[in-house]
Amino acid sequence: MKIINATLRKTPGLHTITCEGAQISAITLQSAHIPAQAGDIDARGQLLIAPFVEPHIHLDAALTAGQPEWNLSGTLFEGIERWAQRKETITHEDTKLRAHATIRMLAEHGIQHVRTHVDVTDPTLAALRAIIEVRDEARHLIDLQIVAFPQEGIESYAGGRELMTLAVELGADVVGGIPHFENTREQGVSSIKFLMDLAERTGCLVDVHCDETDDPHSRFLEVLAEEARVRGMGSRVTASHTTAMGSYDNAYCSKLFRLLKASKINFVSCPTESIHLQGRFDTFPKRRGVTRVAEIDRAGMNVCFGQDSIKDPWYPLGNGNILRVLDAGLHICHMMGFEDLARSLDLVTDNSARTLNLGEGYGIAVGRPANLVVLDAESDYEAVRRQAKARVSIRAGKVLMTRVPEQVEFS
Ligand code: 17E
Ligand code: FE2
Repeated sequence: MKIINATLRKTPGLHTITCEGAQISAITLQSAHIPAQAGDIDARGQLLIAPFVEPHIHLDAALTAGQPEWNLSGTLFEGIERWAQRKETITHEDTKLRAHATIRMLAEHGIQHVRTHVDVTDPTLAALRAIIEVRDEARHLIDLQIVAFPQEGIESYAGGRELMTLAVELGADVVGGIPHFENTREQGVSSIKFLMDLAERTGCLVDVHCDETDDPHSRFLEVLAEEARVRGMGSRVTASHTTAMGSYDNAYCSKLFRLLKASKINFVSCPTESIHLQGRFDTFPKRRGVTRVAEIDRAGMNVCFGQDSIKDPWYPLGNGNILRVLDAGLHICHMMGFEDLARSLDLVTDNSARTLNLGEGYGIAVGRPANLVVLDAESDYEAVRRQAKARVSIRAGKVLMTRVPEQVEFS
C-alpha cells in the first residue's frame, strides 16, 4: 500500500510512504505532486501523522455521568464519591460495553494508542478484569496500556497494597497512585515508595495521579521524582495532573525544577478536566488549577495532553476528540504564540508516545509499524485551528477507517 502526496510534520516537500505488510518499508521525497494509481491513498498534500495518542483516560468510568447522581459541586472529591456509588453497581458486561463504545470514539478521532487508568480499589477487581479482556478484544483499533489505579488510596483503603499487587499479577501494565488523596502526608509518601517498589520489582511502568489539587502544600511530586531519579527509572515514570504546581510559589518551583529535570520523568496535563475540577474553593481572583505546561516544556522536559474523562462523575462532556483538548490546553496554558501553534501536535503525538514508552513502535520511519493517519489539514497550526478530523486511519498497513469531510453548501 502507498500513501502519496503526503505532507510530513517538520519535513518540507511531498512524500510517498510505502507500507509492506504491517510495516513502513519506504519513505521517498517526491519532486512534484503525482497522480494516484488504483489502490493508492492520496493525501492531497495534507498531513500524514503517526496516530494520536491518548495518554490519560479512565475507560472504566466513561459514560457513567449522572448514574445514580450528578456531581453538583464539580469538585474532584465529589467525583470520587459519585464514582464510589456507581462502582457498587458495575458489572463485567456493563464495563466492557462502555469501554468498547469509548474506544470507538477515540479510534474515530485517529487515536491508536491509549493508556487507561482502572480503579482497583474494589475487592472484586471487576473493572480491571473486564478492561483486561477489552485490551485484547480492541487490539484491531488501539493498543491499550492499563494502569492499576487506586482511586481510594493504597494506604487509606483496606487491602489497598494487596489489590495493587494482585492487579499487576492479573496483567496491569502500569502502576498508579493517588498520594494527595491518602489520609495523611506520611501515607502519601509511603504509598509512593510502595508503588515504586512494585513497579521496579515487576518491570511495570509508573503513572501517578500526583498533586491533583489546588493545595500548594501538596508536594508529592518531589517524592515521586526523587524515587525515580535514585532508581534510574525516570523515563518510565509519569506524573499526571500535578495541578498543585499551578499554585506553588516560584521560589519552591525553581528548586523543584532542578530535581524534575534530573529525574527525567514525564508529565501529563488534562487541561479541560483540571480547569473544570480545580479552582473550586476560590472566589476571585480564581486560579486556573493547571500545571505549568509551557514552563515544563521550555525546561526541556516531556509533557503531553490527555482527555482524562468522557462523560463520567468528574467531567460531563468529552467526545474522544483529542484536538479539542489541545485547543483548550493551548488557551489555558498561554501557548498560542506562533512557534507553539506550529508544533502543537507534539503535545498529542510524539510527546505522548514518549510518555507511554512506545519507542520504535511509534513514528513515521522505515521499519516501524504502518500506523498512520491522514488529517484534514496541511499543518499543525491549521489542524488545531480547524479541529481537523482524521480522513484516513491506517493500522498495521490496512485502512481501518475513512471519513468523508463534511460539505457545506450555501444556497
Ligand atoms: N479520578 C481522579 O482521581 N481524578 C480524575 N481526574 C479522574 C478520576 C477523572
Ligand atoms: Fe485521571
